Amino acid sequence: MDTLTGLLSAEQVAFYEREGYLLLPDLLNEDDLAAVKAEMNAKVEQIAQDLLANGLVTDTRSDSPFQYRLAELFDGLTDAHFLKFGRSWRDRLPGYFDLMANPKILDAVESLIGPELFANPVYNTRPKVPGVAAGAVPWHQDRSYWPDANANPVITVWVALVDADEVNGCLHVIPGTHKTQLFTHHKESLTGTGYTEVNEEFIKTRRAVMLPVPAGGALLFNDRCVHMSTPNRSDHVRWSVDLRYQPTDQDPMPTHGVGFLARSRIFPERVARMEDWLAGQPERRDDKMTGRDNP
Ligand SMILES: O=C(O)CCC(=O)C(=O)O
Repeated sequence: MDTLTGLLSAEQVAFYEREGYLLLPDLLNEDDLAAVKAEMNAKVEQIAQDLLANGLVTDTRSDSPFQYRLAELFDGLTDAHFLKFGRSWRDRLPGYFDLMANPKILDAVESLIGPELFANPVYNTRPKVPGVAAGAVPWHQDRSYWPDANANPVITVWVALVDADEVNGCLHVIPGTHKTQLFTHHKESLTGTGYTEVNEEFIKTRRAVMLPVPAGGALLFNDRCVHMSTPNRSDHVRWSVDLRYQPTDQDPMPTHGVGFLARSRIFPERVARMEDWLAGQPERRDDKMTGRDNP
């Protein structure tokens, strides 16, 4: 880009371009995370009621803090009990839009790929519960999940909801791998969920870095940056959300879900509102703009 816009300094942009990732340790505050946390708490309540109804728990732990409740609920249960609710969640709910459209996130991404931003349909909430094998994600490039999509670059914004560290299973990345092509991956068989895993020969001589992220911090990385996360060996849940963004002239990847126009200087009137996205529309299209009659 000739002109730098957005939140990041020239040094941060240069670091991202060189290494393929960037840590923003204090990007978001409690207010920024409140709406998305409310969605997560509501889902945890549903899960608690389901476990209770099925006789798997006798106490729904309704007074336990966000960080502990799901860990307490699944303590003593099996991976299969947890996986019934999905290894990660992609619910189309207002709290997720609130986070995905957060101007601080968009400002950071704008610095890297410009101001025409599409929120990619692939986003995941990851409640990494201690002892659940699917919490640990093997080395992979995100692009291995969409090898045929003409979307490049896709930037992941990985947001920590609690402090993510070595013990509860933070991310590790291999710097510089974003400059490679897509490596060959296979489906792993350890977790029962079939994550893609890069063939070892491509990474075994490369140096990895561990990246603890404080709550509210974000890790940005390119979809060819090889990364993984370790098991959760703590007593609490490592909560995170990974969001993705790309320039608007790329494949919107509709087979993966509903993305939306998150920011545009060229077509500001088309930027999606929450109600558009909740209705499954990637951009704003109302009667005034389309000229349709409003019966
Ligand atoms: O959150 C994790 O543990 C893994 C995240 C990941 O692999 C991703 O966001 O692509």
